[in-house]
Amino acid sequence: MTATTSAPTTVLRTAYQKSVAEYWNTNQQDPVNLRLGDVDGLYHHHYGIGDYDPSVLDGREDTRDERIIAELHRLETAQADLLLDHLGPVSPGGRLLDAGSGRGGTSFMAHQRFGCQVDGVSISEYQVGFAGEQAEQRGVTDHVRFHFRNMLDTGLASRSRRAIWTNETTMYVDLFELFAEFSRLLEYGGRYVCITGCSNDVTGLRSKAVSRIDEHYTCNIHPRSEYFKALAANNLVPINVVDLTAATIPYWELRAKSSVATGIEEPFLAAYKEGSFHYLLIAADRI
Ligand code: GPP
Ligand code: MG
Repeated sequence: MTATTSAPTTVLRTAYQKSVAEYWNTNQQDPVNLRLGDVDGLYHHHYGIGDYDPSVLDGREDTRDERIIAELHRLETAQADLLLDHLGPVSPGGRLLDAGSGRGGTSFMAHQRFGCQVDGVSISEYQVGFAGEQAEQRGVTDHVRFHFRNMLDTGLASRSRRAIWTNETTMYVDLFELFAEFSRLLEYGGRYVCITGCSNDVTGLRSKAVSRIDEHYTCNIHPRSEYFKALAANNLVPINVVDLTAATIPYWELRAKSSVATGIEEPFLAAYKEGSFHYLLIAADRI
């Protein structure tokens, strides 16, 4: 069985998708992502979890910012490690999909951990190019490949995936369409893992802080309930739901004290602390 089919002819179908691609194609010199990635060559596009070491704030002033950046990067890598912990066993022959693969950080970590094949898809040609260059530098192009494709219509073969993940990318798409595609791609018993920020149905409709996050990233944060409706509608059965909200707050507090703060730190902290927003990991099996 081949793992890939021909690329769909139109990757960007809607005006909205074009505007999202434009954001990620032009937002290239973002120090919050490049300076963290430069620490060890793993470039992430997601946030961090776990307590930070408060000693990074003390000591020599001239190297303080460097220490903070290394610590933020460590917390982001810890987030990706937690996501991979939830994929379950993956053999070297397994094929994985990183849906919305950014600059490739989580894909490379998955390959390092499992020795398996990973395909990443992104609607940003810039990101696909960046991640592809990283794969070459790492000498893993035979295992880790990045494609300019839409995660709603990947062109990958049906039932070809042992596992799929989305690391903070689901706020850009309709969840019913996305999970229909994942349901098609996963083998029976295959695992889907999602880390996302979602709004809290219990506090009601979108809060001001959540609206500011949407505006900042050109995204549409979904309510928590939408995830479970869309999973259930597509034969994806949750096995684990982990509320990571408390675990991500230290990351945002440290980021707010760094030179690479972007201004979005306060809305994240406000939304998490007021309870209108959660940082959630969901793992589900394809039946
Ligand atoms: C970006 O990470 C993540 C998103 C755009 C999705 C929004 C996530 C939510 C949980 C709502 P990034 O690393 O590119 O962002 P930044 O540049 O701010 O670090
Ligand atoms: Mg970032």
